[in-house]
Amino acid sequence: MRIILLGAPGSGKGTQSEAIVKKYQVRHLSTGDMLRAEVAAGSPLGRQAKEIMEAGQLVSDAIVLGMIEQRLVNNDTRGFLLDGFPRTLVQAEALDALLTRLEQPLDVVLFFDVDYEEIMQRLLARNRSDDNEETIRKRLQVYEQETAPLRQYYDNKGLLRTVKGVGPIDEISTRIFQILEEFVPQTAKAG
Ligand code: B4P
Repeated sequence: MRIILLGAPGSGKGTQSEAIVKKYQVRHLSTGDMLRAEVAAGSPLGRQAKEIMEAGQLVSDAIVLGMIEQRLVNNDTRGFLLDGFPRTLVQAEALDALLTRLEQPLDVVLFFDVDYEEIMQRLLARNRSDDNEETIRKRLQVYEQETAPLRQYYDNKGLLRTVKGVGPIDEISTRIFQILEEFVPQTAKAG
């Protein structure tokens, strides 16, 4: 399966990725995790990304695309789960071109529907270095401008499915699995 998780910061993409990967063994590709790993390693890219992330801004499309492209080109047959990518129209269009070239069409884009008040509460409770109130507001603003238009983009392609992202984590996972069952390859079901 080839899946994208789309949603505001703190809407639960990372949280639900764990459940999806456990059930379907798809390859998890989180640009947020990749960037945090670079920051932790203190690499030149990480030093550049740290300030941007802590300001609630998006890292440049070129950097993120480079990280993703490298991994998708080397992808195996398990399929993939893109978590937090694409986040801009430029990223979405570049992904389309890449997947066309690799002959790996997307199956579904899951949009996590969570209101901003709930998101603020969740992220303030988490305490990550980019989770203070000012940064969260900035991230939500950037999300609204840059990422929210991707809902329409994928809806126009007939790929968008909306998941209510509020409530107990396992109930949200169950809602997601109900949608994903439609896309499990027949060979995997038989096995
Ligand atoms: P990400 O790592 O993608 O993080 P996120 O959007 O903040 O979180 P996510 O939606 O995964 O929420 P989570 O499950 O953790 O991005 C971080 C930064 O990296 C970005 O701001 C940007 O600077 C940069 N970046 C990443 N990708 C980029 C790209 N493509 N282009 C440019 N820049 C990029 O959940 C959040 C909290 O809620 C957790 O504490 C969790 O326990 C809790 N939670 C989850 N589900 C819940 C539920 N149902 N009920 C209650 N709490 C819940």
